[in-house]
Amino acid sequence: MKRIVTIQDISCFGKCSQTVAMPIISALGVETVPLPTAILSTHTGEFKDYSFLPLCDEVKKITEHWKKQQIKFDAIYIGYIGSKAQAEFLVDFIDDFADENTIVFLDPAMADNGEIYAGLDYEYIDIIRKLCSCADIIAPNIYEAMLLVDGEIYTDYDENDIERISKTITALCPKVIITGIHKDKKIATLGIDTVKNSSIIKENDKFDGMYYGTGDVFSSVFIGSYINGFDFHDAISFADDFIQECIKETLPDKEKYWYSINFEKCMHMLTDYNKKTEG
Ligand code: PXL
Repeated sequence: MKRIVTIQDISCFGKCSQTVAMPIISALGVETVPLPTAILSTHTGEFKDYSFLPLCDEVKKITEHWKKQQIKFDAIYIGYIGSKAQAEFLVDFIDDFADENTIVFLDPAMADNGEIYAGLDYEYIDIIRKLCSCADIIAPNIYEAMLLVDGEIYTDYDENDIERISKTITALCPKVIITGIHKDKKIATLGIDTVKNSSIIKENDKFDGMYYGTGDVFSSVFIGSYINGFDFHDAISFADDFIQECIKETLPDKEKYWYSINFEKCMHMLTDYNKKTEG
């Protein structure tokens, strides 16, 4: 069985980061090891006055113990980190835990819907940019890609911006997935693999309303299926299809958009796939 360490916060309420990654990656038949970077009462979007406990000291103790136990991972999946010190620390974590067979996957979770997440600043973006160059694959949404490439967010982007961003961003990392690209009535995901010199663009229907936490669901499905043998393009398609089904399940609850998508209702898609690969 493959093993993934997922490094991101636990937002107790709001269905994102660890509370999404753990069930999804497990359902794909992959052992999931959480390394919580912080504990929050809720995620930081929409909610006010949330509690936030960074776990910098504890993360160091946990990783020291893992080093002594010689624990290894097939993939290191990094999501929302939330503090500069932790982001700096993860550069060393990758050095310590990744060998030539480990896939380092970074979802640089720091912005959505045209806005940078509460509590993050431009110094944080610089550290995340550094972390991107330690990764094998990164999966920013379009606004995070803008922050990485241009250092700013704009909502009136066009085809030329997408082309320029997708060319420039591969200087940071050889495989890049840009999610949430709005194109008229569609929403697209672009995957660029500079190792194989190939790319994929997957367009899906855009639903009314706004759906929180889709990036975390996408990343979890992508890395869980990729580590289990899907190729880059198939893992992107599978994750995108999963998101579409989850959004359909969420439509009746769409006024609760801040409460992420109802991925729980679609877990059968992951366990069915898992049974097929075993059989
Ligand atoms: O879904 C990304 C995410 C993860 N963790 C925290 C967040 C967010 C998005 O807002 O606030 C704490």
